[in-house]
Amino acid sequence: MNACRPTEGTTEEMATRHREDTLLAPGRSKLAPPPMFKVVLLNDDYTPMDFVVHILQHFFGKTQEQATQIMLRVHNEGRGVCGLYPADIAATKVAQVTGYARQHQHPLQCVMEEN
Ligand code: TYC
Repeated sequence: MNACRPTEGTTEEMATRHREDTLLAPGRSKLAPPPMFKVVLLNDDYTPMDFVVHILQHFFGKTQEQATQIMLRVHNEGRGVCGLYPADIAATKVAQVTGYARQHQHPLQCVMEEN
């Protein structure tokens, strides 16, 4: 079993270091932290402001005040960060937001980018 992400070393070293009976020093992780991705909303001229605020509350756990601030940043600056997540969670958020916006016939764009 090799479900880990080595930061250094050859395959032979890994086979030695990853024996099931090898104890790690307490509190020292052998895993590098996962790459993280920003989920970003992009501005457009058609999606209603209320709808964007709702998206930020429902899919990103923002309060009404936080959601309004982020929506206004997107509206005024062209883009805004909704959150920072591991790749699979970020991709799921992008798909959920995009699907929900299309169901409601809004052109809202949501993308992910490596931090
Ligand atoms: N610009 C839109 C409007 O004036 C509002 C908007 C905000 C759209 C954020 C998209 O990601 C967005 N209705």
